[in-house]
Amino acid sequence: MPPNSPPEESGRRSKIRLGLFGATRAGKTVYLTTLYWLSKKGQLPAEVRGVLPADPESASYLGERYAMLEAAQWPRGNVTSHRVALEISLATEIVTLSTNDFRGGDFTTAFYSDDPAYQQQAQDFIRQLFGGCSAYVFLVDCSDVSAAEHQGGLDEHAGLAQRTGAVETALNILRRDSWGFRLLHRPVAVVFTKGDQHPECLVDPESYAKRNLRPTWDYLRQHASSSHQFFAITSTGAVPPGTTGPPLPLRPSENFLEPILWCARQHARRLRFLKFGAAAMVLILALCAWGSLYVVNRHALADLAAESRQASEEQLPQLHQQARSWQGSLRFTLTQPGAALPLAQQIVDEAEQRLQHAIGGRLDATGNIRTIDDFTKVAERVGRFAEAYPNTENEVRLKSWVQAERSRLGQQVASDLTSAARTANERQFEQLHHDYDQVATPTLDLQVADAARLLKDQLVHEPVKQLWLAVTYQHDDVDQIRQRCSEAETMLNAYPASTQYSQYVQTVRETYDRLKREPTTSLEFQIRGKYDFKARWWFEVDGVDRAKSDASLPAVKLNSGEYEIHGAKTEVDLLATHAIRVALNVRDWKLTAWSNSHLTTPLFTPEQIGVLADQPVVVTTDRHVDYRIFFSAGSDFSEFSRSMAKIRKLGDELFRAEK
Ligand SMILES: Nc1nc2c(ncn2[C@@H]2O[C@H](COP(=O)(O)OP(=O)(O)O)[C@@H](O)[C@H]2O)c(=O)[nH]1
Ligand SMILES: [Mg+2]
Repeated sequence: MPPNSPPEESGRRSKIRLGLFGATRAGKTVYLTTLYWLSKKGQLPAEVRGVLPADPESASYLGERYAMLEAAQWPRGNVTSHRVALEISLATEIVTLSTNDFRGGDFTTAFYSDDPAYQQQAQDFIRQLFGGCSAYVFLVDCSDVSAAEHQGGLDEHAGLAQRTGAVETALNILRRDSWGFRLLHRPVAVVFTKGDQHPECLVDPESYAKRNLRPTWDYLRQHASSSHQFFAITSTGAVPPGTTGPPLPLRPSENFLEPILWCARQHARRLRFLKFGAAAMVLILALCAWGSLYVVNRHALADLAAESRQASEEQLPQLHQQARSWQGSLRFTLTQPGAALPLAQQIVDEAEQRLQHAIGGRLDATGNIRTIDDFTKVAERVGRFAEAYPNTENEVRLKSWVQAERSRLGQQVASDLTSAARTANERQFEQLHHDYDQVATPTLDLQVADAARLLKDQLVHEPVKQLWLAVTYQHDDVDQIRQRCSEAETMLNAYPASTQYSQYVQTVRETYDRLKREPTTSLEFQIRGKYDFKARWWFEVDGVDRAKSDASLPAVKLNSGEYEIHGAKTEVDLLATHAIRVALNVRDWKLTAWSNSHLTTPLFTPEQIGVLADQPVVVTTDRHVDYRIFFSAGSDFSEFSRSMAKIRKLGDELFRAEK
């Protein structure tokens, strides 16, 4: 077995400090020196890897005592107090076993005196020795406490004190330091030394203690019931009678190191227990905290729910905000992770219910908003709702409903606008247009603009139509038509409508203004033929002869070789005249057979005359001889014709459907 463990190994092991306490001559020095001796001799038990003095002073102290044992001498007692410490390496920990010798006389004074000053001294000593220790080892000389050996010996006080070995006093001091808690009581090993002198003690140390160290035995049972143990050892083995030193070689009892190992095991167990206790305590505290938080939160949720039922409409958003802030907060996530969200929803639902109640009167039986005015009010309320409860399902739903209602009402108004425009109901159109502004959308704007155009057209349509009727059925009533023109022009000025209307009115205006100025124009004619002919003619306007030849007139030969008979000239009223014609009887002398043909032109209106321009009207005899009548109409006629044709064409285009 190696004398000691490698230093790097010791770094990973836990450290335990054990305090070794005993009355003067209890056998502390011999115990420590024997431990050192065992390590030097390589006779440590298997669990112990090595034993070394903890410091140079201890090393020289133990070295000296080791030499004494080797020389078969008992180690010397101390003149002054000595602190001695040994490091004992175990598999999983390093145990530092230390003691502090108390000078003989002082010990008795300190531990058994009634003087408070000495008691204080004892307390200081105990605290110094055991401070920071994980377990206590008390050495008690078994001969000291053996009742048999003290029969009629020391005085009663000293006898009792020695029997307790000051253990109780020390434990009392230590117990006060652990506030009397059993749980905190560190392991106590009471070790009877010099067991070779009392073999019965080695066999059953517990019974030996019960018999000879009853107060301590009772004390430990009461205050450290599960954390104490009695041991009995001998450091040297039997000392032959008559010898003045220890036997050589030393024969320490088999359990020599057992108190140390027991303390290490107890400490480890106690540590585990304390750790578990601490963990359990933390858990319990956490559970208690959780429970309290749960109750507090449950009350908070219930209070908020109750408050929301009572709250005014203005207060609800604030409560909703609160519920929302609870959702996802650490406080509620720990106890009621899903409770705040339904509560928030409940509050919004409550708010929506109130909203629905408030707007109910503005809806019809099917749930649609009645009028534009209702829509404005509803939209405003829903807008406020949306601001108060943003990003909620209710907000999204209500907003999209309002949007749908807006477009429905918009379409309705737009189609009403079109109807109003179609009937030229300007007043209704204006009212509807005002309504439309509340529900306008870009798409409908186009339709409404069309309706506005239609209205303008319709507004000018009527006066222009009246004009058209006059022109069509009383085209010769110049004054009436010009009056109608003025009316239409007034409307066109007020509502600049499509150009077709204005073009029509303008054409009629120009034509009839001219006719007003010059209602009549002159018309004359000539007759030409291929042969030298004689003719009688009549120039007839509306069935009345305006002029006629007196007798058969001889023709005049022209340079071209043709023959011409001069006609007549008459004034024709362009509007009032319906039928213009030239009739003639012709005798053609060149022909072999006598011919006296009765001929006539068709009946012409002044307009038709204008269309003839310079084209002659040809009339033909039975014998297929052509005569040509030339109307000298002049430009007035053709212009009149053109104007009238244009008026008719434009009128047809505008009012075709109404004919
Ligand atoms: N028979 C016997 N005597 C012992 C044993 N240990 C110590 N002694 C005796 O007790 C005396 C005092 O021991 P010591 O260790 O100096 O006591 P300390 O004052 O507690 O250090 C020694 O001088 C020995 O005579 C032992 O194991 N067996
Ligand atoms: Mg000593």
